[in-house]
Amino acid sequence: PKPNGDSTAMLMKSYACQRRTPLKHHNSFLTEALEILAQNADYNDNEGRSVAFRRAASVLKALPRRVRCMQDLRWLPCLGDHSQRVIKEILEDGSSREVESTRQSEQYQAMKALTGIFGVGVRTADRWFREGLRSPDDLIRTGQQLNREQQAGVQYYDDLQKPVTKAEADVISDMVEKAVHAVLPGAEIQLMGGFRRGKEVGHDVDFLITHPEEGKEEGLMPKITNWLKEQGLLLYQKTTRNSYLEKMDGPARASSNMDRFERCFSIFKLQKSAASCKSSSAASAEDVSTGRESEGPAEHHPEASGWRAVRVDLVVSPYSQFAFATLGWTGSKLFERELRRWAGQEKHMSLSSHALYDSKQNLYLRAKTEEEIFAHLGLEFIPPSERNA
Ligand code: DCP
Ligand code: MG
Repeated sequence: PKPNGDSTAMLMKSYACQRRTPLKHHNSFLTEALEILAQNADYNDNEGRSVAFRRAASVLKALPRRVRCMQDLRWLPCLGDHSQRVIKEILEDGSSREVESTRQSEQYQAMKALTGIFGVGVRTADRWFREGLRSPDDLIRTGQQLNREQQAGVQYYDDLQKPVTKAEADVISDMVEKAVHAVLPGAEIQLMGGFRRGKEVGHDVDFLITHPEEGKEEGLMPKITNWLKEQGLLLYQKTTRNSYLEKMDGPARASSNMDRFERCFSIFKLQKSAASCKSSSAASAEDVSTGRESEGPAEHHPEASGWRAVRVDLVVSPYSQFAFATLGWTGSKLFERELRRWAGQEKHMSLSSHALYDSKQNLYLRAKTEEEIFAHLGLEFIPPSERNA
């Protein structure tokens, strides 16, 4: 008979969507290191390497106890040679030289600072890095050409770097709910992304909006953003139209993981109310109580003003696609990726945030709930709080 540790390892399923991954786990000392290497691989446009490190980290997140020695890893899936080397070094020496030198490297730090700007992806950041730029300040100093999104990203950089708390997300939820119900009574709003998975902080707040009468949701986004603008609650927004057409986009486009919903990338102006500034300084609380008006955004000094900027993503889904949109927008990113890989490789199906297509039967599988989608995929239902892969 195998000892206990081994039997857990032997039962570890190889797709993240087959496993339960809680938010809090026992191996952050290893997963954080592996995720630095994954991040660095992303910065070098090496997707395969990045996914390999992320899958390895994810397996360790699903373990019921702390890894003590390499023996504990026997039978575990998804641990490649490179990941094992890194883990071994950390177990033996307390840290990995490769991870530490990556963390300290000029390229890693600059790419982190530059891709941390809203509207800046790896390609742009890499071009800037090769031109000698290292930080948002360098962009301003050298007068780089920035698009509207990036300008907002630089302008609100300090605020957008600060994690959004659940309390702040709840205040934003109330604002979004008010806006949506003002322009379309009966619409339904759901908090998505990391907060739906139980995270206490996030880099943004994600919402999915729908209406039980199909069609009512059409053209909804501009109405919502106009309402928010009139209230002075929006610092920036860019809306993209819904471009999804079932017959054309469903199976043919399954390889693309970008969905095609009507979507708004925005930056909200959040007043530091009593609920959201429990932990902030007395000075900023004072600003609120004296009703002092905030300065113009060009001079926005986060610590001194009575408000902060928060990234918010709004997505509108037709009711018939709502279950797919919910599943697709809950994450984590690796969990989503693994769901699509499972669907394709194991079930000959293609899953998107709009639909599930069965290539063997040549038909779309309908679903009203996430549970039904897991069932179509032959997977045990995993609740959002255990999708932290
Ligand atoms: N998503 C995805 N693929 C993308 C973008 C988003 O699968 N390219 C899905 C999964 C994410 C959700 O949308 O969980 C929201 O994206 P975020 O980037 O906001 O990720 P999280 O909300 O999970 O994390 P954070 O706390 O950093 O916001
Ligand atoms: Mg999010």
